[in-house]
Amino acid sequence: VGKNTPPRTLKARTVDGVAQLIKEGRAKKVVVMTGAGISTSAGIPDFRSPDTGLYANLQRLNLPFAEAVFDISYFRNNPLPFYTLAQELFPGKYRPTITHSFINLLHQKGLLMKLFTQNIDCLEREAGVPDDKIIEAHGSFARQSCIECRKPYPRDLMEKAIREKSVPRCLEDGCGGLVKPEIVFFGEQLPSEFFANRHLPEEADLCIVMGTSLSVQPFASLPGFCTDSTPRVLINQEQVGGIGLRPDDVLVLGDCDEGVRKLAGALGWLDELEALWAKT
Ligand code: CNA
Repeated sequence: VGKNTPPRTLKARTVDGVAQLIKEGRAKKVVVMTGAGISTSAGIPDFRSPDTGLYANLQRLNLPFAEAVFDISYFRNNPLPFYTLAQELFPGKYRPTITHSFINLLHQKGLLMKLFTQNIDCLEREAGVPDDKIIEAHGSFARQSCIECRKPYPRDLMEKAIREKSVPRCLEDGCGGLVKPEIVFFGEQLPSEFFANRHLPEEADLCIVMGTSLSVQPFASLPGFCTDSTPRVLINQEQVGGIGLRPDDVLVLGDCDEGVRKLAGALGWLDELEALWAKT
């Protein structure tokens, strides 16, 4: 099986081929998998893009290695770099992109089975995708708790700490542990709902992967759980994760907002999509 093998499920390995599959009602259980690349046009830097990514701009935090800022062992000893960065990533100041609205449109059309996101910016919720359709595989800023006793920490105090770039401590008597937003750090377990839902790609009839380098496990293995006959569409700046190797893989390389507009156009949904996005 190579990139020149003819497709089995699609009529053509193109955006039009994918649109046709949806229009014919042959894709009703769509899984979407996303990463930081769908939020860069909202103004939030991703991790790994050269020059603009966070990892390329962390010199000021004096880290031993870039990932340390999200490493739980490093955080225990030195939480300040994370809190310096948290101010930039904290939800509330960014607007969802048209790519987020496209996921909401899939939901409104009754086609979205599940969205698996690695993002912690909560923009898919802000775009209107309901909670029960979203698996936040790496957690989010929606809750915060003590890393020792797990006691929840008040939201307003967390917002204050992040504004002031200070490090919040657990309020429980005798604990005083470090408090952190419930985003998953390297070295931490993913939320149980990730494991409870990761069989879903196998049941899907279409998979759309957008804005991710697919370099963080176990998330990166999700597209591989789709069956061979399930078309997988990659809308991303670069080819990643072996998508493109199966006969029904479709590559839409470039900016994801542009790719999503192209797909919406082929579906005849473009005006609807733009109107939905305008309301966010
Ligand atoms: P990553 O490793 O930084 O990869 C981003 C991918 O998106 C790369 O392949 C880029 O080429 C691509 N990309 C960037 N901009 C665009 C664009 N406009 N159009 C199309 N493609 C684009 O990020 P991943 O999400 O794969 O890595 C996983 C980490 C990043 C997760 O743990 C996230 O929590 C974390 N992260 C999240 C956010 C956020 O919530 N917005 C921001 C930064 C990092």
